[in-house]
Amino acid sequence: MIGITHSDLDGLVSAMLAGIHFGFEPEDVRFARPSDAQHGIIDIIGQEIVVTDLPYISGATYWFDHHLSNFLDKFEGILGVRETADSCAGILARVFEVPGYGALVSETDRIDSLDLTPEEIFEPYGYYLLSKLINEDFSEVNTVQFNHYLMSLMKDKGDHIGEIIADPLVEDKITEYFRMQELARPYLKQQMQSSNGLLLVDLRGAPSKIYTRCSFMYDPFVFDGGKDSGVMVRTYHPGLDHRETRFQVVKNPLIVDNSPNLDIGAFLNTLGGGGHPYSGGVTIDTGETDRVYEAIMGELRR
Ligand SMILES: [Mn+2]
Repeated sequence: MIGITHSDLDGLVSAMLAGIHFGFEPEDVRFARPSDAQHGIIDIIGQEIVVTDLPYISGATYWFDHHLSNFLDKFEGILGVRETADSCAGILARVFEVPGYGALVSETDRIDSLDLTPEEIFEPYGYYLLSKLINEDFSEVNTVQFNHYLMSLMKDKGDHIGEIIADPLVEDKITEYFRMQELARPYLKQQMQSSNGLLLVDLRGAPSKIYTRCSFMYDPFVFDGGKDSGVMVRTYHPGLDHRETRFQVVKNPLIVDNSPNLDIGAFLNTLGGGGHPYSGGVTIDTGETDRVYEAIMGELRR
């Protein structure tokens, strides 16, 4: 049996918990972007598969997810659990009654549902900092290696964040994170534009792939000019070849009562993407950029 999961903190914790229950190791886990799962471009041969924190991947035996926009009637008979929850890890911890990961799971709940403070966005620490070390840049060789390493570490020391953070490999990644953040901030500031409560961040011409990682996703909300914006639309090329363009739409987690009427994931689902009520994304062929951009802006300006 193998796992396929999302390359973020919730994805890693979910696959780790599924592995404890079903009996597979962190090294038996593969990673996919939600759009890869959605567009069916994952090939799996002759293995029993557990999918966590992603859209359903055809052929999988078990599927656990909490992204409401992914729940389609045609998948109703698939084994596993799909329900609205703060995190997928929270569902697995409860259903499988895996003991010993209370803090890890409750922090994953909080981070995946963007229950964040300005202080931690500006200067990440603890489990939130850990979440920043995980990315979807699969063109980099050690992305998968590091994910496996971190999963093993969390499996051993789950609730002892101090010990996880003090691990030498994790420490190296943290140093790199803060170095990248210093480089990314001036660029993010330069590429953001706000008007009428909308914050637009265009990273399509980013000089380095570091800027296209999710790590600095929320930074514009703590910059002057971004603080009062209700929603951010971030545009970037997820691959180095620019064939695809991704829009991420996210409500400002720092504004408590933030326009609850638009379900972002459900709306983006109509454009071929998905996500949560408060955040989501859609990946398209770059040739479709103008059409999809207009559709997004039309909905957000309503
Ligand atoms: Mn999740």
